[in-house]
Amino acid sequence: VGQKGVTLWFTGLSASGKSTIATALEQFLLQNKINSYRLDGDNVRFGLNKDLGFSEADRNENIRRISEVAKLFTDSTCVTLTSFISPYKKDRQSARELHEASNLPFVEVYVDVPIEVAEQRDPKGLYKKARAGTIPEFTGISAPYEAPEKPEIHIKSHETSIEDAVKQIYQYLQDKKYV
Ligand code: GGZ
Repeated sequence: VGQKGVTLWFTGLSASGKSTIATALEQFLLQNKINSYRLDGDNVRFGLNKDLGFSEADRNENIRRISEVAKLFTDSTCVTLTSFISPYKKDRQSARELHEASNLPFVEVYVDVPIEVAEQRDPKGLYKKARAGTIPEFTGISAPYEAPEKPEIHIKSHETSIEDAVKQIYQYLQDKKYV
């Protein structure tokens, strides 16, 4: 017996809090000697996927490649956190099936926030630019976000502290004996 791998697939709008929660969870896991690795835009979209933009086809390919990488990390017994909008149900379902075909656990974590709240936060000014039309195909404004219907974990980030979100996810991992 030892650590088993699991992929925690975060999904949610830009500025929903995905990366904030995933980063806090990663810190918590590492402090508890649980091997964890976070894939996000900063280490994937600027490297492996730097040839991809935000068209539907490019987002499909973005998520497909991330799914494959997450599967490899998880196969190596890592608690793998992916933090991407992943707006299409079909792509998230494919990521799940890819894991399940190799008997690797896949947990969908929906970081749910009303679009008004995300737009109000607008930490990078992207919603403003999207409204002005200078960023095309912006998720929630001019491109779709297909919310999960039955995520394993549902976090309403505007009503939950980061600490409580981390606790909620860690509790789930313990209940399922993934950690
Ligand atoms: C959505 C965009 C766009 C468009 C740039 N639509 O808040 P951020 O800045 O840091 O996170 C967003 C990030 C989304 O990349 P993902 O790889 O997560 O998207 S997907 O899963 O849909 O492939 C945002 C920024 O990139 N960004 N243009 N048009 N977000």
